[in-house]
Amino acid sequence: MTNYRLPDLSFDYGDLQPHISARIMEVHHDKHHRAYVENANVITEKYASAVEKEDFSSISSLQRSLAFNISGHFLHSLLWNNLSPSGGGAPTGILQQTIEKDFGNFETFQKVMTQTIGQAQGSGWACLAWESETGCLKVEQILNHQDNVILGSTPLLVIDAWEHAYYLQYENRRNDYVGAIWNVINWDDVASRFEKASTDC
Ligand code: MN3
Repeated sequence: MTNYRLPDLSFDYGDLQPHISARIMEVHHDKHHRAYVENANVITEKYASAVEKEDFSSISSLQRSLAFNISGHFLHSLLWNNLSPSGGGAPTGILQQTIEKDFGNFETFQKVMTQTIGQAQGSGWACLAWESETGCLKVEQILNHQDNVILGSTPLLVIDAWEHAYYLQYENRRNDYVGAIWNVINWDDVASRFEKASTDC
């Protein structure tokens, strides 16, 4: 059985400073993300064993745990690729044009993302996703790791709004964290995901 694996970062923990502290990055990647990966592997084995024994008494709770941990692994892997020490600025080209088509302008899109995070009750994410059926970009508010998701859309850019993503540095100032993270968004990565998603359909 193929196991889920914690990916390496393409930069050092301290490289996103001052916007995201080295300690946050270390704890976030090496503790939180690692736990989702390890849990995904453990629960995958339990699930396989339950199916083998035809013991379906806990199938629903195992599926729920798998959804939480595998989605958490997916979101964090995407997040690390969405970030770069040389990031920031604004998207260009077709991604810029499509953001302007669907949101009016880049600043309004940023406000939608910020409000999506600010209005998340408890733990959640803001996600910019491409929906191929309508040819539109959408902002989704993902709760926990997997609730409130619009199926049929492809995530391109995610911002983690769980407290562990910012509290050590920003305490309760979540909007300051969201304001700072724009300085390290890797728009080249988002643009290449957009290009792939929008030409695959
Ligand atoms: Mn997180």
